[in-house]
Amino acid sequence: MNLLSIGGSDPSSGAGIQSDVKSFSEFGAYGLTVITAITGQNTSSFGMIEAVSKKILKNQIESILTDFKINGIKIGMVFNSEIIKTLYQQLKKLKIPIVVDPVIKSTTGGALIESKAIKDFQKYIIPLATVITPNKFEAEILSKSKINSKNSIEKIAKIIQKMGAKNVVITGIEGKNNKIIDFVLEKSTKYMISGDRISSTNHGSGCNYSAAIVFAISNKKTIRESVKFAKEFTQDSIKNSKKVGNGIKITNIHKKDQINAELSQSINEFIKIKNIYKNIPECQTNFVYSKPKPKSTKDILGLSGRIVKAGNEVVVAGSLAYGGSKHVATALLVVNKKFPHIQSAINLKYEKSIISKIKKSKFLISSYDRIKESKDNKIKGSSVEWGINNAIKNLKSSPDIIFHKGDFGKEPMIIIFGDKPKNILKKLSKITG
Ligand code: PXL
Repeated sequence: MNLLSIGGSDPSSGAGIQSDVKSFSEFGAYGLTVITAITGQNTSSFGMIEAVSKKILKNQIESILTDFKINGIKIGMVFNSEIIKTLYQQLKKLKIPIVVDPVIKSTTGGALIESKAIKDFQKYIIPLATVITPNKFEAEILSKSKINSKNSIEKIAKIIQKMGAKNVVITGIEGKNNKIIDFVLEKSTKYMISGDRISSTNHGSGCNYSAAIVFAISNKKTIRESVKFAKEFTQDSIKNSKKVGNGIKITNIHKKDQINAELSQSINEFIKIKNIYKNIPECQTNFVYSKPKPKSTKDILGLSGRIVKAGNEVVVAGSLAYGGSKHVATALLVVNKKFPHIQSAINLKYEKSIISKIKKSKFLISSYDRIKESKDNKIKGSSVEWGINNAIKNLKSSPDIIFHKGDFGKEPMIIIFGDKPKNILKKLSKITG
């Protein structure tokens, strides 16, 4: 995936296009840049700004658009009216998702847009936005209204939406109990997404947020999924912020953990397996990967949604999260207790043909019978633990596959276990197709 960041250069690399390239790279996307202005700044103070000429701005955009297929664009600092109008002319005909981060002031006090250019920003840049991500302060400036008891956040978001942005996300609203809320106004729905406040003055969090949104929407995620993803990513970058210079901390994108990277890759490979839709059960599929020595399902990464059947294809709904899976993660937790090297699992539809293939293979297979489960246990809701424990209690080495044939109202199921997600795919290739 190729993502383009159009914005200002920040030599501290905390914000602006340098920060976006770091974020895009973290997502596994290729980051391209078009510079609108050069700033002189560090973590303590903001120095000069020099906007680039219309000529070189146009030439940068043409150079990129004639060579690369761009999946998504983020617009950050635009500084003056000439840049705004040039961008509009160059971008208006594109059918690519555009995220607009309406940056007005830097944390260190620099004015990132001339006040006389705000009108043109409203007229030309806001209508380009698939999503616009103002913080509370920026939303108030763009709407020329204060958020207070008379003017709700929704009212302010509607004013901005009327200017032409398809979706409006107002970030950083103080909620109760130390929560920070993002308000989302889509075309015909509105909602809030809440997260913990992480108190740290930092440089870069706004850029991280909008960079994450452009990645997610370009990846065909819904607005709600994209906002959740961006919130999590930004919180993480603030938690990990680092004092690199002498002034405020710079948000820090720590490398996506290995567990996440490996599972993401295997899920991407899984959904591309030919005819795999035939192996997806009614209750859909989850694919999980655990940290070493998991204490609970919170240490196990899984999809907050599922891998779901869509006609003859399968698609990923939701995103990866620790604690994202309940059933498959619980099954893995039980197996891992006895066989600690088993850290990954996937559930598939029970098919007699697969079972007979498995029986002919060298895989260690075990099963349990849900009909034998006591009523008390069923009521307690610990069927998975009970079943898996039953299936492994006499095993001397770790199972490759555990299945059960279902019960009244319970779908039969196969779970494949392995040390790593990629080894699960290997096992899978021997028993399907
Ligand atoms: O975070 C907003 C931002 C965007 N772009 C540039 C910046 C800043 C904040 O300092 O310098 C170039």
